[in-house]
Amino acid sequence: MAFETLIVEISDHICLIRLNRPEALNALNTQLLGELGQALREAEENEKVRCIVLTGSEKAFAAGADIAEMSQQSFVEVFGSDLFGAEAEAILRCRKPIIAAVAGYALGGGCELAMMCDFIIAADTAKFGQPEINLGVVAGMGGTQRLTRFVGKSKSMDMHLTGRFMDAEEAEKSGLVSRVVPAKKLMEEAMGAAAKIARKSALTTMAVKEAVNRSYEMPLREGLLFERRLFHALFATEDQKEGMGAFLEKREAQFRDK
Ligand code: DAK
Repeated sequence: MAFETLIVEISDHICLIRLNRPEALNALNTQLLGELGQALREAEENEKVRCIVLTGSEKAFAAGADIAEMSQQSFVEVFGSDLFGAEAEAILRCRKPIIAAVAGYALGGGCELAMMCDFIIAADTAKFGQPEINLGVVAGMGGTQRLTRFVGKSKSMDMHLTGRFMDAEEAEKSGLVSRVVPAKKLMEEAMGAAAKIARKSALTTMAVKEAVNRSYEMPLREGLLFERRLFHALFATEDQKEGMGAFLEKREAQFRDK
């Protein structure tokens, strides 16, 4: 499908999705979030795609939900339509790994979108923030919950209550992002990580996502059992035999997702 607010390219098993509303610093409006959900569904269904990279521009990953679109909406409209509820679900439902490659602003819904991805690689120009307090609202797409789990209560409260931005160095130190690279190297680094993931067994990458995400939702004991059972279950796959066999034969594994 052709998109107006995204640029989607698929090559070498990687689906690169670029948010493309430069006039509004990639602010997330209904159209963009709808198209993003659709692009992710298509990537999920496309057997050639094994990893997804989500990025924005050099200046902004996304500067938040579109304030112009939201400003005049009533409670009845946002509650009645469950504003952005279905769109957020589409991102969370994706079983293929999604890497957020963030340069520039990732604010409000933009920061929340990055946190919904599986991990974040940041350019040294990245700035994260939950400045919704300046607009008289709180975060609405997971910011109070996810940021707190990433960086702890004190820093999360600081970010949400003051609305200040966090630079890439602080984001890495506090566990929000997995790596920081010079801005010029961002896409090379993100695509390199995606290429590495694309060579793994897709069954195993899905299992990793399920297990790590369960750590947010289950008591530790249940999470450990879930992980152990997944580990056991993967012994039913050809990819487990191939992976372990290849190690013993000192060659690179050729996974077939079976
Ligand atoms: N919405 C709409 N337009 C935006 C925008 C935004 N979030 N951010 C920037 N723009 C537009 C600006 O209006 C400007 O447009 P023109 O005036 O040129 O037409 C253009 O992008 C360039 O922005 P600036 O001129 O402001 O650029 P600067 O470099 O001076 O400043 C900035 C960059 C990122 C610091 C500044 O633009 C800024 O503070 N932007 C707003 C950041 C913000 O407050 N973000 C949080 C938005 S609230 C929910 C789910 C999610 C959410 C809510 C509910 N549910 C599931 C219920 C999320 C809420 C939010 O994200």
